[in-house]
Amino acid sequence: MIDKKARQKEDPDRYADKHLLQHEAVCVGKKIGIFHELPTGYKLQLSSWSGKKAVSGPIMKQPERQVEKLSVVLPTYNEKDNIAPLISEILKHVSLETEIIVVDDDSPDGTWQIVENLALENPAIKLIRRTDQRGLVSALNDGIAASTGKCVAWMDCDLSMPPAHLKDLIRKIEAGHDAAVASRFIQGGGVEILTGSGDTVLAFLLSRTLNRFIRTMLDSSFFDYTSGFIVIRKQALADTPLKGDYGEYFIELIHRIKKKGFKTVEIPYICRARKAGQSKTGTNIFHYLKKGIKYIAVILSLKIKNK
Ligand SMILES: Nc1nc2c(ncn2[C@@H]2O[C@H](COP(=O)(O)OP(=O)(O)O)[C@@H](O)[C@H]2O)c(=O)[nH]1
Ligand SMILES: [Mg+2]
Repeated sequence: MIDKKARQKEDPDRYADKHLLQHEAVCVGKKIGIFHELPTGYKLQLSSWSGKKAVSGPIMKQPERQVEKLSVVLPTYNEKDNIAPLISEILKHVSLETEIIVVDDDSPDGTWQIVENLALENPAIKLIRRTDQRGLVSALNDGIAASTGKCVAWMDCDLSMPPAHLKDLIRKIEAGHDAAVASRFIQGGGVEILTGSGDTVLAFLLSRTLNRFIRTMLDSSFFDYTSGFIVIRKQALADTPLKGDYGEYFIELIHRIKKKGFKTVEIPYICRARKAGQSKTGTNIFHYLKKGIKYIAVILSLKIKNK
């Protein structure tokens, strides 16, 4: 292990930029281990949920690559109470040039009208209102196709994914990663559970189990295959549209870019509970299982093809 002082001397700027992090993880009140991140790579040590397994990444210094413009794609369906505060939070937290592309499927609650008004006041906000098409993945693809930045981000618009993390995700891209993902399942990450929200607990447990399964089937060095909160260089997307109908597209995306040798990294975040509007994934076990079948089909097909 390199001595802390020697590292500081060797690279004072990066060190000052708090690239040495240590997270004491709490995941719904339960300690799951310690995540160490070093300026020269990463070390992840799990204490409870993966049988005290340590996974180490390559120890190499990444080149700094400036992100000049970020395009944030926001897919919305009935998010009228969430979209304006979300956009304002994003603009508050991202200091570099930012364009916001909201792709709304003609939401009956009038989300698109709110965005249309915001766009009149701020040219950085763009609205794609789709009246003939519906679906999360096609909305993301349309937003990405319309984006002009070399780097694109996307996230849920239910205020569950704090925009403050965009800064850290961008920093990871500038440090040399091709994709930076906010993760619920690494040390320091988790899901906010409110009292009386049985469906959130169920969704969290199913999601955690699914992700453990994906890790055993695909690449165990990645933890949140269903995150949906990402900053990625367009180069890594390689003009290939995201595939699928719903959250399973993320599994395929991560698998694909890792196989192609692009550098991925996860940072921890706590997924907040939705306070307004309704989850489009579902609110009961039948909804989750219906969506889950498609996820399993994608995992098995990636495993069989192994490409
Ligand atoms: N444009 C568009 N956005 C969608 C659609 N379905 C879901 N979304 C958006 O996708 C994001 C994820 O949905 P969400 O309800 O938060 O799913 P959950 O996090 O699994 O409960 C939110 O921003 C939704 O508004 C759709 O059919 N079209
Ligand atoms: Mg959500």
